[in-house]
Amino acid sequence: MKTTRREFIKISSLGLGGIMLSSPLLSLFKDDDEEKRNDEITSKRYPNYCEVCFWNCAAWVYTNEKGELWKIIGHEDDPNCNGRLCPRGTGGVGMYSDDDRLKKPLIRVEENGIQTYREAEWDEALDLIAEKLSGIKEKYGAESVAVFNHGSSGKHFTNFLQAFGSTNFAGPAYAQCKGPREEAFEVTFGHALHSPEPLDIRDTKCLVLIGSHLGENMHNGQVQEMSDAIDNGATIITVDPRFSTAASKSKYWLAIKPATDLALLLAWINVIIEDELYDKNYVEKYTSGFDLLKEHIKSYTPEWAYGKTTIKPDIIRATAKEMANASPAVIVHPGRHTTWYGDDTQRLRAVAILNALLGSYGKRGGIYIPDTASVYKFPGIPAFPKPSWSWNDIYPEKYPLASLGVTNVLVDASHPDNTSDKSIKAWIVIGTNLIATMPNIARTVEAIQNTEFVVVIDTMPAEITGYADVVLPECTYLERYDDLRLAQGRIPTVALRVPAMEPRFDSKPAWWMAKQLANRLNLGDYFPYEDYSEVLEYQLEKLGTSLDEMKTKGVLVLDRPYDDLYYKDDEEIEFHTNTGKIELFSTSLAAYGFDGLPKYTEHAQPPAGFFRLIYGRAPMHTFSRTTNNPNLCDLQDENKLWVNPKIADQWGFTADQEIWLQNQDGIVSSFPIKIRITERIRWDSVYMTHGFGHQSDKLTRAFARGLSDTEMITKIMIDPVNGNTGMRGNFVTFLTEKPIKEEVES
Ligand code: MGD
Ligand code: SF4
Repeated sequence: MKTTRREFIKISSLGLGGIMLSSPLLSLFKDDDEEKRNDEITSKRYPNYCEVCFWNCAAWVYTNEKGELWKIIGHEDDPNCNGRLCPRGTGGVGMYSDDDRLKKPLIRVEENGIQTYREAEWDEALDLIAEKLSGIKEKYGAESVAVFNHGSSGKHFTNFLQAFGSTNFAGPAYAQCKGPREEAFEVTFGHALHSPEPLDIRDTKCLVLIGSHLGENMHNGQVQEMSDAIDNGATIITVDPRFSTAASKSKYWLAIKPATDLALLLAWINVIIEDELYDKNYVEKYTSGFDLLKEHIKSYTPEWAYGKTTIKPDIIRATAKEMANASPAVIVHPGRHTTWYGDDTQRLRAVAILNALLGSYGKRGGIYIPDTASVYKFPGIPAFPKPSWSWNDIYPEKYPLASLGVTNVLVDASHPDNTSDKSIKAWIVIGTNLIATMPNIARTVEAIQNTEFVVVIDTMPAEITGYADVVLPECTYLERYDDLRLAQGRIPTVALRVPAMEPRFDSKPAWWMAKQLANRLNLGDYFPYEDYSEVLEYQLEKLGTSLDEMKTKGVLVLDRPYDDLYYKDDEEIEFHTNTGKIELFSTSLAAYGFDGLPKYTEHAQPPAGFFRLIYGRAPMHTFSRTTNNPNLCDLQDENKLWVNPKIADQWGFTADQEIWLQNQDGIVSSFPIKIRITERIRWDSVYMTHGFGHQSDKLTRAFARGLSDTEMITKIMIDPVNGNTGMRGNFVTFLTEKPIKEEVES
């Protein structure tokens, strides 16, 4: 194999089925009441909020009489979980107990021409990072250092970066996930949705899920509310090429031809306008651009959409009527992982427009107006210096409506083919496994090879750690303080995280690492505390409570100061858009030369012998972060490839047969995947869950189990509005024999 400057080190060289589709949605949650009844008097409990996914449910962490970690249960006062954690949250104990965890700081060294890591003490590792970062700052400017972050602890390093003089930070939660819907709602309603999405599912009469597989995509509170809505007789309409768990609960399952969702959305808009099913009062009072929309939508008839989507015109009409009958208690769900085909902001604009026409925004059973708690900044922290450039200056002509850092822009600015005079020379990566997360792995690796220094802060020997110059082991969320969780919701709440356990091995919290590094770089003023509990103490006192009190309460439920959860009938509202109205025609998009109204774009369909690769979530796992978790592995330890029986028959496949995949660019999967033959997937597509097929053999349970969807995603369709990476235009074919990979001479 050809060696590169920064060889991927499998940290091993250190010397060191999921739920049945027919299950009731709520059976996935643990009965915590039963657990509570069994609590032993000798146990202790500590408040925390779950870090297994970004729903961040508040929880109680219990230790037993020996002080060992015992169990985690949902916090009874938390609206994100209502006292119940999902299986992943309960399995969070496995993040603590996993013996594969990173144990000590590691420094890349070369021994006898072979790159490896050696263990180091914290002082040595931090001194080295400080020295390298200062050198890079001196040579290229502070702005040439970037942070890639995801999860609660990333904040400590984005603060560090800003103190250092750079604002080049970005997380995959934007450009590989929610970006399109955030920008679409921002330009339409003047407000992005944020997380948890303010959807009034519990009171809705009609929920439309278009590419959103609630139930498998286990966002706790939302799944619970959907279950309640179903019990209350709400109509569920699911649009998915796959018969998902949600589809099995739906009155209508629309098995759409992939890549044509925008055609369906436009046809729904057409029916709702042409048949005068929209909320006339609401549209007249609150929206602008209706006449332009009406004219624009004329040709997008259900008959036209049938040719694109394979969904019959009478079904398109019937489902549009269902929505209108429920109006305003109807939600066209905006989804979460929305980066599909590169025209995603326009697709999500169509979603936003539909919600507006149905009058659901600001209404009970539709989209409510959320409230969020705020806290005081710890006193004495100086203002951050102003950098001379930021991520949005790298390619100023591109992505004008990106409101957050774009990960792939930072990758491009690190890559040898970067055309900008601004470039990134060092990476600090915290809480994100970029190799499993960013599409086009080869490009990410090329960018890494072209940087001068890479630090990775993780809890696990994930793939990204193998590309670092220095690896820092972070302790898990069960072993550290972190910022208060200030989740938006119907009522503002504050949740506290305190350590229930001492950090295992030689791991440390990120706040401590950031402070230690800052001290070494004369930036200590930005971290004016000895322990992070001082920050929490200060902020909680300002909220009228204290750290001690919150240790016994866990969650603070605040009053909503105004009665403004929903708009009142005929209330005057000024929206934060250019026109002060809900913009059916977007003046912001038009001002930047984009379509002010969504237009249908044709996307390539798979060539003969190939199938569109679609991917999603498993209820037991979150991305690649949980697939080595000992508890969650027991529930699901590999992914399978869903193949339609017609195709299985053509290829002569049998159930559980192992095959390899090859994509349209000739990329062959590193590992095989077992086949699941099922009518629940269209014949032109295959499906797998994301997060499997790990390459790092130090992840002893997850290594080579299943197949990585990311490995197959080499074609990226960039959304010109915000630079987000459309990932669903990749096609795969099947290899029934183990492929022989060409060895390249080193
Ligand atoms: P993970 O792959 O789970 O998700 O992308 P990522 O955030 O990169 O990697 C998380 C990393 O954080 C792991 O290495 C884990 O060990 C580490 N970690 C966990 N807890 C801690 C902690 O407390 N501290 C530190 N320092 N590290 C921790 C998610 C992103 O992926 C998102 S949001 C979406 S929606 C996209 N989904 C997606 C997909 O479905 N398919 C494909 N192919 N790519 C995708 N990319 C995106
Ligand atoms: Fe944790 Fe599940 Fe809540 Fe996510 S939904 S924060 S994994 S309990």
